[in-house]
Amino acid sequence: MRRKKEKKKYLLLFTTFLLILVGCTTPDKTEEISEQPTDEATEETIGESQETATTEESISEELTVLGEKLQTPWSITKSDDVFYLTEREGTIVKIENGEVERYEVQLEEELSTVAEAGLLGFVLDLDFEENRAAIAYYTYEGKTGPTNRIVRLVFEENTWTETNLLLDDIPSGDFHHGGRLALGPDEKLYATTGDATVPELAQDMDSLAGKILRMNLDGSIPDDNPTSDSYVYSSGHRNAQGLTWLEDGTMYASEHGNQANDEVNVIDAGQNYGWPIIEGEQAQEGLMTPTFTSGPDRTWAPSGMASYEDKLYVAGLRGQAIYEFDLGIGEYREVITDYGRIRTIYIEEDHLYYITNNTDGRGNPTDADDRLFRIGLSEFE
Ligand SMILES: [Ca+2]
Repeated sequence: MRRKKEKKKYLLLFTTFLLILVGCTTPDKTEEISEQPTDEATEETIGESQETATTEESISEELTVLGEKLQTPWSITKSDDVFYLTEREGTIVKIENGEVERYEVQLEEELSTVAEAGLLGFVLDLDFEENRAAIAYYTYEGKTGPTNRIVRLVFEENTWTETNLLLDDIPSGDFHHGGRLALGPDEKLYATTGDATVPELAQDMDSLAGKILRMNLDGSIPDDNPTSDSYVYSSGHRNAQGLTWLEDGTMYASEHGNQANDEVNVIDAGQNYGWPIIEGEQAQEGLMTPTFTSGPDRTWAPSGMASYEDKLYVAGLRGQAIYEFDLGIGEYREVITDYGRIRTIYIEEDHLYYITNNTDGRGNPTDADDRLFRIGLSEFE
């Protein structure tokens, strides 16, 4: 107990020191950086990151800032020791040894700027080391309004470029774009889509809205999808933004409820998760009720998620926390607070990585926001 308190005290001191350091040495250049060519922006950030890394070694395994001054980061991927994060306004950040480099993404369509939209989900190709390819999900200004598409990107000459369209015309409205991409243990691509603010679409099996989709990495429909010739893997989702699998292959998704009633569901092929017929704790035959729900009086606003052994970790935007769901005892708790809005989580071996989302227009960013953090999972024991 005392050790925990001591740790907290040091953490507070460290955070204060970091804020002073950042405040003294670096004016707020967020706006400028976004206008500058990548290389100049990189130099600005490298200095800060190195100082950060040096300072942090004194508290070692506890909590480390791996990158800062990120601009509405949305997803985390990692290849060896290199992180690739999408930023919603259409850039991809590479973070290696505390150095932050920002790259342009050349897309075929103009990115949508409506709330919650932009360059969202991102996964590296299975052969990324050889082909420098990835798959991304983004919202663009379509003929009928905001629309989402899933594309293949290739990194060449310091630019990510859209080379192939995998799936187009995923409905989007002014909100609820879905957007999470993940590679399943079956090496298929899974994508969450939102209801595009038209709840009925989540129950329409001919619509790609309000679903979890499953596809081959070339964009074709797998032969073993629950409905033949359909991308739909599960239906009745309002706005799912988190996907993860346990080691035994059990799939989970997190989902934003309508004013509270946020959900964490086990995802089974072909099942209907109820929206808008039921939500939260409600039950009806033929529809799935979540494993965990925030209930009608509480909001997590859950986005990305990851798992470790029999625990799920979910990022909370409005909840401003990381939630740990213990599947063994069926309870959950907050394990990270005090860093503002959290967008997503990545777990590798015994470390958890997370990005904040205080620059997304709904938070109170500090000069250092947004940030990529690393913490040892043993800290939650
Ligand atoms: Ca539901």
